[in-house]
Order: sequence, then C-alpha cells, then structure tokens
Amino acid sequence: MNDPVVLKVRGAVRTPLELTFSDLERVADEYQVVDVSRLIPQRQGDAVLLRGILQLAGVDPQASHVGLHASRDDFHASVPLAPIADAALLIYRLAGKPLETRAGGPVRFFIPNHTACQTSEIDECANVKFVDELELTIGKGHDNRPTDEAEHAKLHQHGN
Ligand SMILES: Nc1nc2c(c(=O)[nH]1)N[C@H]1C(S)=C(S)[C@@H](COP(=O)(O)O)O[C@H]1N2
Ligand SMILES: [Mo]
Repeated sequence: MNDPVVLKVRGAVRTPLELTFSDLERVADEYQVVDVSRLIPQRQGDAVLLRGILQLAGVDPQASHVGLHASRDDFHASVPLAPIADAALLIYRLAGKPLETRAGGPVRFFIPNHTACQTSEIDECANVKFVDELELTIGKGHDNRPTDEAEHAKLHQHGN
C-alpha cells in the first residue's frame, strides 16, 4: 500500500523499471549486500548491486554510461559503466527501513573504488545521494558534478 516508487530505471534498457522499496528487497539474493560496512567500514546499511538492477532491466549491450539522477537537489552524474558495473552499490535500506533522506535516501549510490573528488570520471563526487533515477545511455549523458574547486567547495559548504 504505502510503497511508493523509489527508483526508476530508464534509457538504453529492454524493460524500463519503476521500483518500490519492496521491489528492491525482492531483488535476488545473489545481488543483495547485507551490511555494507563489511566492505566499506565508514558506510552503513544494506544495498543491491548495480548489476542486479541492470540485469532486471536488461541493459542494452551498447550502453556505455549510467546516469545517476537526484531530482531532490538537481545533482547528476554520468559515469562510465564498464569500470563500475561489477562493484557499484545502491544503498537503499538502514535498520530494516527505507533509507531516509538524511542518510542520502531513497537510494545512495556508492562506488567502492572511487578516486578523490575531481580526479577522474569515477570520483567520490559520483557517489550520488538521493538517487531516484538511473538512466542508461549510449555515450555520456547529463552531468553537473562540480568542475572547479570553488564550485566544489560551495557544494560541500551545504553539507553535501
Ligand atoms: N545528490 C547529491 N549527491 C552528492 C552530492 C550532492 O551535492 N548532491 N555531492 C557529492 C560530492 S561532491 C561528494 S564528494 C560526495 C560526498 O559524500 P559524503 O557526504 O557521504 O562524504 O557526495 C556526492 N553526492
Ligand atoms: Mo566531491
């Protein structure tokens, strides 16, 4: 009943998806990562592997990037898929409940092997909070991660 759509999956996929919290919980066990702190000590909660979602949606083999969209604060990153497809996590649950906004919910993207901010396409800034849509694209898509230090510092001042 009270189970709203928390994550849409669109773009270069066979089946676009609109997933609720329960749908995320029902993703096959092989893609569930219970207690991400086992992998990333500073992080808490439970996740699904990005590849579980890509598998459900039937990602187009030509898709080169995944767009991480956070409509809440209009933050967007478009990240090359190949280097992250196996490791990237979508944290969606904390203490058995949907991940709250203050923890980056409904979905917090996390790349375990990210680089420091602004050092590559797969940097810490790509760990997008408040993700509500994944968009698979052929070629790079919309990305408004900060490109200079001043812009980046401004973002962090706001606690992001
Ligand atoms: N939605 C959203 N996600 C975001 C940001 C943001 O401003 N909005 N900032 C990014 C940046 S620049 C960094 S470095 C990391 C910081 O994550 P942390 O606060 O968990 O350390 O979140 C990223 N995710
Ligand atoms: Mo960042």
